[in-house]
Amino acid sequence: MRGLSPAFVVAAVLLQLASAQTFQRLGACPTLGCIFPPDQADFFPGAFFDIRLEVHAPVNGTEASANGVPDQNFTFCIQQGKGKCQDVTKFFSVKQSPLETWTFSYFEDLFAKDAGTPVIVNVASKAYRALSLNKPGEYTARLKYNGRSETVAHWRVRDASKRKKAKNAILFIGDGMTQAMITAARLIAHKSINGRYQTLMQMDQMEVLGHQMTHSIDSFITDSANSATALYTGHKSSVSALNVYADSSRNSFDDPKFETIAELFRRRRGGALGMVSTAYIADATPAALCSHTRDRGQSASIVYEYLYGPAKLNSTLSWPTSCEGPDVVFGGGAEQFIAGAGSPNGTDFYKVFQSEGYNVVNSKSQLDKVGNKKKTLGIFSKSNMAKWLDRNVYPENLRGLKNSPTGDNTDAVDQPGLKDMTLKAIDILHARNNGKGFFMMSEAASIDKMMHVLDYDRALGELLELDDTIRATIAHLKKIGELENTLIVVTADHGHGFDVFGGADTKYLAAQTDDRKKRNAIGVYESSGLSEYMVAKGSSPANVSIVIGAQGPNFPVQWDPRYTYAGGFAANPDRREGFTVNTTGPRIPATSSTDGVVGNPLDQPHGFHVDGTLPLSASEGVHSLQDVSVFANGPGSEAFRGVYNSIDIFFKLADALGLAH
Ligand SMILES: *[C@@H]1O[C@H](CO)[C@@H](O)[C@H](O)[C@H]1NC(C)=O
Ligand SMILES: *[C@@H]1O[C@H](CO)[C@@H](O)[C@H](O)[C@H]1NC(C)=O
Ligand SMILES: *[C@@H]1O[C@H](CO)[C@@H](O)[C@H](O)[C@H]1NC(C)=O
Ligand SMILES: *[C@@H]1O[C@H](CO)[C@@H](O)[C@H](O)[C@H]1NC(C)=O
Ligand SMILES: *[C@@H]1O[C@H](CO)[C@@H](O)[C@H](O)[C@H]1NC(C)=O
Ligand SMILES: CC(=O)N[C@H]1CO[C@H](CO)[C@@H](O)[C@@H]1O
Repeated sequence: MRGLSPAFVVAAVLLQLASAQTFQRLGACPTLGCIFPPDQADFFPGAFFDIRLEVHAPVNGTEASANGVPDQNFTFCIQQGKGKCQDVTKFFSVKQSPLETWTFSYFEDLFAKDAGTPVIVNVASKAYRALSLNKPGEYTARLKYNGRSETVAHWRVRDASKRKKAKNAILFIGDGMTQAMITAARLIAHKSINGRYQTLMQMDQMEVLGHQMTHSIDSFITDSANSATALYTGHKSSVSALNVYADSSRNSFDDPKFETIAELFRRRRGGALGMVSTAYIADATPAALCSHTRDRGQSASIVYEYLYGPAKLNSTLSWPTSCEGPDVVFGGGAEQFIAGAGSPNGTDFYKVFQSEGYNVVNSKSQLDKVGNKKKTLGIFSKSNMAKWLDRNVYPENLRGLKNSPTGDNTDAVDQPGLKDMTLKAIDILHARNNGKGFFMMSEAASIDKMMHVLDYDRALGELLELDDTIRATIAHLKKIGELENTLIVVTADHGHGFDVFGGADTKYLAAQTDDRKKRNAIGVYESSGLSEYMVAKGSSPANVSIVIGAQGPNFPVQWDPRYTYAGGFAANPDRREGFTVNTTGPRIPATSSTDGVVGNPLDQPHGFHVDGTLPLSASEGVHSLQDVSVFANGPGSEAFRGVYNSIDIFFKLADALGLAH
């Protein structure tokens, strides 16, 4: 007889992990002693971060311990390499921090949630603010609590080049953009003859291609807040968190912070800083450049932090660095600027920006006219900005929204696009950087927003606008003599499960009265045909609207051809889905019947019925498009080759910009 079989050991381990998967007590803290930054954290030399320690004593539930009284006498030490573990106060030469205590609750699983029985947890905690590690190498942090319990965090300070490779860097983010969407956008916007594209996307023509992984610290699906956090700081965090590790305290501004590339760039290089987005400007992707909070929904405070940093929000939480008011802030989101419920302390925040030396513009005409010498705030609508398709092809859709950024209840009909904003931002950053370079983030936010509402056409319009913006940026940098000095990186923060799986004959589809027959209008494989979006139709005056819609190179010539692409968030026949492994062999999701393919009632019998998106001849999902990419050009771009983690984007950018000292 042998001992425990390996299979049994694996099963036991998985069982433990599984119970910790959902409704975790606290992300990145599987034990009752929590260290933030947690195990596996990487650091950029000299970048600021806070430490938060928590000792948990659950009052009840499966982890109940110490009669619900957390150990207040925990100790915390740090060692460099194989050196001695020194108390945190000695290691960083800081004062002992006061003890904090609080109570929180959570549900252990869905049964507990249904039953309304939360676990109550008492916490003892300390925080040490604004520390930094300068010397590259391995560090070990040890939290000792409850007598013999210990939580160990392995930290690494990465090596960073002393040499500055790039004077400027521009980071383009296609929010939610996947390779499948880029491929679909190319399909509708670039003409192909006998299998050869006559023109390409600008992204297709970048010098370097890489892939990055977007998962967050405690969940494999990320949101835009913690994915942007990873891209800008090198630290993974939790959903909704901006540049902090999520602790268990109620205050969403006291969580342990870490420095962003924008703050680091300001502090170490003193260069010019730009923030451009087609979203409301307090939205997660722009917010993550300059703001620190566990709750991305704190829009007023987020905008306040753009000017003043987190230290002025709460002086007890010392934080020595900030964006110092970016030189350029362009986007939507007038709700945070018009005096009222959404603005910081109800003030007219346009005026506050003006008092800090900003030009303020509220339309494309004003943007075109404003000078380049001063810092500039451009807010062009309430909420998110208009979509490319509506601005350019269906402009009547901009009417009736009463979303003027001035708050006068007129319509914001004179909005710039991402390209207008980005090129103007470059001019201002170029004029203002005093030879110290600039860093800009420019976000095509509504690729994501339109994918969320399954409006694929608008999403692809946004993606094509991003591509057009990158193309124009390269040309513009060349014109002003900065192309050779500028690292350009294009990536996404996460994907959406969108793909194209065929073509659709919309005329045939509309002519069918039966839902099942309608699906036969979808053509797969050899029946998918070719893209009709680049074929101009109707040149008579009667069809002038179609001609107006023509956007020439790099955009579709028409958006409503008879033969459209068939896309969706999944491609499947009618079937059942119960999300469990089929233990008896490969699944057979659908079978043929006299009425065409139907879902197989024997497959996943406990699951629910899913309506298919494929023609009635297809009994399985079909091949499709999909990927997640990083494109780069210019000095330092070689580092972006290969497959890596989202946090590596920060380290590669900071390295290229020479921010290590
Ligand atoms: C914590 O330490 C203090 C002072 O050393 C001591 O008085 C107290 O009893 C300790 N508490 C626990 C729970 O060990
Ligand atoms: C834990 O105690 C609280 C307070 O008494 C109670 O409401 C809750 O249902 C308890 N939870 C469990 C899992 O027993
Ligand atoms: C409101 O104003 C106070 C100072 O008067 C400031 O400390 C605080 O951060 C402000 N809050 C916001 C959200 O602007
Ligand atoms: C500032 O932070 C401290 C420490 O976390 C907290 O006790 C206090 O309530 C905060 N103040 C405000 C106004 O949020
Ligand atoms: C104009 O386009 C519409 C829609 O495609 C079509 O039905 C109509 O026949 C066209 N008219 C002319 C005069 O070409
Ligand atoms: C055909 C269709 O789906 N039309 C919708 C377009 O979007 C508007 C605004 O959301 C809806 O009201 C329409 O029903």
